[in-house]
Amino acid sequence: MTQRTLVLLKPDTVRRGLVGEILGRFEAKGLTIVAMELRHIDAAMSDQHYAEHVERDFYPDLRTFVTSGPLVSLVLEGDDAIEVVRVINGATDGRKAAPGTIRGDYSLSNRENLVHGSDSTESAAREIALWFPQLAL
Ligand code: RTP
Ligand code: MG
Repeated sequence: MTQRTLVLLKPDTVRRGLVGEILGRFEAKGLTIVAMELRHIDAAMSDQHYAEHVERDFYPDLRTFVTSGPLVSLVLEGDDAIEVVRVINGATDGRKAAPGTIRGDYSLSNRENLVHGSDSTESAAREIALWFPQLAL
């Protein structure tokens, strides 16, 4: 089924000059970019995006990280795009992510793991409406 998913190329991706490499993987897979923006978010936007995590002990460090510099937000579309992106991204912890995945190939961290992908159709709808309100139906 054709789906849309919200992807972030987090500040470590921009800092390390990996935007082209990572975007290229999604494009080569056959996913279509339907919206994209370079953006430096504030704490309030982080709190909204990571609403499910704001009470977790790791959240203050996560917020510091995602607001530490510009990131790229984008919406990708394709068959089963939500699951396909999460497979390409790899496990959350870059130290455990499989080689061949973005995190497995480029991250050695449980926090600075380069990418975000929506984890369900509900999350994708909520996150797309948050980041790209002009796309919301
Ligand atoms: P994401 O939401 O970014 O796609 O990543 P995910 O689903 O694989 O992981 P999630 O559990 O949703 O965690 C969100 C982000 O928080 C950071 N994190 N830090 N223990 C920690 O220090 C810790 N755990 C998670 C990571 O940046 C993770 O992607
Ligand atoms: Mg998540």
